[in-house]
Amino acid sequence: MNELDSLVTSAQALFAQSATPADLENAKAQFLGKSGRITELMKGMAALSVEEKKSRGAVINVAKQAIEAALNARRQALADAELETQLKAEALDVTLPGRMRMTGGLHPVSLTLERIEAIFGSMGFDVAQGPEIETDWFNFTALNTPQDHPARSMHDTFYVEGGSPEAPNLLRTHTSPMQIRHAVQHVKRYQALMDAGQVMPEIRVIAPGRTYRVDSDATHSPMFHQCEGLWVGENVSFKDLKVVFTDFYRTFFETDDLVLRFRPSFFPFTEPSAEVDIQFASGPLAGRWLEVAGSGEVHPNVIRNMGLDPERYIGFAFGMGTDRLTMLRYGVSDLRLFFDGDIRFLSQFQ
Ligand code: 2NM
Repeated sequence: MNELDSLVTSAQALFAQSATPADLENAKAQFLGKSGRITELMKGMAALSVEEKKSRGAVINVAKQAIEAALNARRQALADAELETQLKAEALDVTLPGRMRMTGGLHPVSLTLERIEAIFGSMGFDVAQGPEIETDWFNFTALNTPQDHPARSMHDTFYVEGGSPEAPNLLRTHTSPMQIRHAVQHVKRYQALMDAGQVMPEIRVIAPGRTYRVDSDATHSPMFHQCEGLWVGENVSFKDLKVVFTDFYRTFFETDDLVLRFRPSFFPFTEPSAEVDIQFASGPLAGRWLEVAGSGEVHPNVIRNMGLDPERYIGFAFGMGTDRLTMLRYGVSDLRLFFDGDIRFLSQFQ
């Protein structure tokens, strides 16, 4: 192999070893740069005759062109490789599943509460909402609960620090305190009207929401939901309670094949009091009496604590557990499923 052929060969080898464009430009300088090998060979022709310059120059030029061709080929190869790497890094797999945006939905118990609000709303009931941390007065005393009543014990009620109207100290055990708050506001609003000898517009309100008791097993959760109701006026009787309840449960369960039973009972805040049972004529629960609510005529002491004269105003009140109502409506057998937060369970109600 002559000198020029081996120069071309070593250029090709050096270019092939250059892994980056910068390496390649350094390699190029060794052959084609100002003091590169080809340039040196050109300079070395100065002493030659015209004839010799012609033939020698032609041979050097062939070698130079071969080196330039190898350089350009390597430049192109490096650029192609770089583009290939970049494309790989930025590649999109258009066959991957898209990022799904899940649609949220209401919790089954919220669906029940909305349903209850709509039905009682159609009967002219307001919806009252308020604090879950309550005072002893609103949760117990105003509701005619004796000082030594077992519900007041720490075994049944969650107490927190404090204990004054400014620092409420218990988690409400029912939503009735909200009924008292609502009634007191209502009476204040119409006091001037009553002072002028007019009749107060009836109090008709439900109080849905979270409640808390020290209780936890398959059928009791320390946090549960309730809806209490109150209707007070000059002539509101147990008969009205029966009509409202019959209407409510038949609408709620979407069947007229449903009967109610009122069983005598006792609550501090009502007298007389009754437990309410319902029975379906057909379906999976047919023939069984199901306890669904407590109710009664509001106790005179409670009417008085609302700011009203019990000789003139009378009415009924009730309380229903809405988690149990949700279980009955959807056929759910374990209460805890509602509060575990498992989306596979909850998404079935959408
Ligand atoms: C029940 C049963 C009977 C009730 C009483 C009142 C209020 F505020 F008027 F005194 N609200 N709810 C009541 C009556 C609740 O739950 C089993």
